[in-house]
Amino acid sequence: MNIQTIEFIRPIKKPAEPNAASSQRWKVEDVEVLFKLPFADLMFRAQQVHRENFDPNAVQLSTLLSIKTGGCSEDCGYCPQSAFHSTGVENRKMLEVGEVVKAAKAAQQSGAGRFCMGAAWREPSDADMLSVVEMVKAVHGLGMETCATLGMLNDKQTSQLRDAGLDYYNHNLDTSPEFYGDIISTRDYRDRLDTLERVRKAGMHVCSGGIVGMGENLAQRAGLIAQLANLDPYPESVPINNLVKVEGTPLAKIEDLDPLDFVRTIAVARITMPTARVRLSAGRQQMSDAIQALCFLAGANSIFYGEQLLTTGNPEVERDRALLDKLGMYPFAGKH
Ligand code: SAM
Ligand code: DTB
Ligand code: SF4
Repeated sequence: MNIQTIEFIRPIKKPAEPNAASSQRWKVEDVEVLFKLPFADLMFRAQQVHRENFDPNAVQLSTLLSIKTGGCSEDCGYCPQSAFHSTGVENRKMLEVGEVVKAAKAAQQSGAGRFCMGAAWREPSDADMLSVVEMVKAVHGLGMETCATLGMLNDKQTSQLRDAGLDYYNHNLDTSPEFYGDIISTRDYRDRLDTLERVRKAGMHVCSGGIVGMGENLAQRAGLIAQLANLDPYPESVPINNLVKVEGTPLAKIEDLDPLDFVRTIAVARITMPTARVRLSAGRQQMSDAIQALCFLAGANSIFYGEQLLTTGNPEVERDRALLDKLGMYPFAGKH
């Protein structure tokens, strides 16, 4: 397939409604063709799709809080919180509801619209769920959008979270099915897809994306995007993380991804999932303003906002405000 055939792969048109069930299935090789476009052509296509679906200068701001840090029983090769790796991240007990509410209020004060609670669990226990439900209710009560990422969920748990007022559930596919076994051995790809299906069935919005820069090849990177885009419907929110290399994890010494390949990943996500919020997620602290600006141009329209991700750093609020100002961008004020 050559570049000229690209218009036939995805004609540029407005979708009937946001996140209508996608009739199109993406072949991995068609996604690869997008990745291989000349940079300017790719960016132009992504910007066209972006403008058809969003205010191109509005960026959604989410603040993350780790409600349960460290000591995780999974062996995810990228993760500083896995008990399999010696990274110096301590195994702490779950935060109290009051501490979470305090952090959510502070995030709201500094301009975040969504508050995302993350836990280093394979899956939550019944006792964990009692506390999480209280946290979600309280944050929802502040008028913020709520998001949680707690690992695998069963049907009872998705109903509990929905009833508590959870708007989004984050559960990443992380990489392509072919590369997955090189990164994680303690649960499989099907487990992740099952959790996403349960979240969808319960009526919550799906937030699912992955990590690039873990040593995957281009076909595998395209494979991740095809998997996400072929979910029916595709996720409302798609975090694209650039691997944060943490000493003590198996991926600590992996070669850096070319930043322009990260920008390409954002652009391909935008083109294949036109109405999704594409989230420029982990790895921003290591990125120049220029690369972040290119990510926004490629269609990213959501960031993590606040000095901390889960255990690693994120740009300071002042730096982000200055960057958005410099680019003439502003926080998205509405819901979703
Ligand atoms: N334990 C739950 C799970 O794995 O679903 C929720 C928390 S987990 C830390 C959430 C996501 O953070 C992972 O799926 C992964 O995509 C991302 N993540 C973790 N460590 C990362 C790293 N070093 N660099 C980039 N992203 C990372
Ligand atoms: C996502 O895709 N990225 C965020 C959020 N979802 C939970 C997490 C990034 C974690 C980066 C490593 C850390 O801070 O521990
Ligand atoms: Fe545990 Fe989630 Fe980290 Fe995997 S990514 S080790 S499941 S906290």
